[in-house]
Amino acid sequence: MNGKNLVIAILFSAVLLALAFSPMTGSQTTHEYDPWADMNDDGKIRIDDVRYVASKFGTTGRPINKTQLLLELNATANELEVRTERLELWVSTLLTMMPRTIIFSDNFENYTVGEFPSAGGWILVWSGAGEQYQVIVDNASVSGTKSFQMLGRNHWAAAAKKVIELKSSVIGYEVYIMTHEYTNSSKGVCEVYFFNESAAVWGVRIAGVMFRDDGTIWTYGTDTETKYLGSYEPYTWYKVSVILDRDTNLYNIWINNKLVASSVKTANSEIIASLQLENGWPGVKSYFDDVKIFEFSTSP
Ligand SMILES: [Ca+2]
Repeated sequence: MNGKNLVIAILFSAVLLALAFSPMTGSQTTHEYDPWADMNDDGKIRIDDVRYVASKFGTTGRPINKTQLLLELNATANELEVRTERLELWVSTLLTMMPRTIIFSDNFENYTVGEFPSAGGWILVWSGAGEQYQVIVDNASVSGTKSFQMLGRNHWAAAAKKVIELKSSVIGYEVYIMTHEYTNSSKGVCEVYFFNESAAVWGVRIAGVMFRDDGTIWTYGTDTETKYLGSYEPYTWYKVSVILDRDTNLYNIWINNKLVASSVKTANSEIIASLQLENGWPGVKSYFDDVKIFEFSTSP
């Protein structure tokens, strides 16, 4: 029994039932086209279709359990979905195992407390709550004793960028992030993303991650698909890792080494000019430590 005949077998009784009941109800409503009832695939449901079904009449045969069949089809679809997820996980794990070249890293240890880390190549893009807040501190750290603190204010974010020069099409970044207690506004507390400052009035953001002011973590960026990535606790460090394929504008995200999203759609990868750390409007302090930017060799 081929697929078409199987469908015909399933729908046969439904077609007859519909015919049997329609004169009784006397319904005048316009029916929607149902491709499953179009037995000869001519785009119309007509008597030809019924004739075609009728031509399949037989006097012997093995009836099928239609409920069982639908359950089996559903189980197969679920199994395929699970396999696809597993495959995505394998591919992303392989990605993390590929040898990478770190093109920039900063543990914020080689600065004086209270200074902006410009000596390491960071540039202040927006001053947020004031330059005095965008500084190296020693009250929070992942590595050593220091990290980079940032604080925005309402309608004026704090942001710092590191200009980069990329050679590879597969690139990534890693940043440890910690925030103070969130205040449950709808805004982002802090964000990290690849950036091009001059391509738009407030810049273009690529392959980003946002910690929102309600304890949730999301994908982030200009023309970037919005996806929920998980939740976070204040005063806790989170390792955020991103790998971006610039040829396809798709990126994978790990939080604390666990893959939380794969093949997220972003845009504008070809114009990446920097990595940016940002603290937004809620006015909730955040800390950054152990920033790494890396590339994967895509040639043998
Ligand atoms: Ca440090």
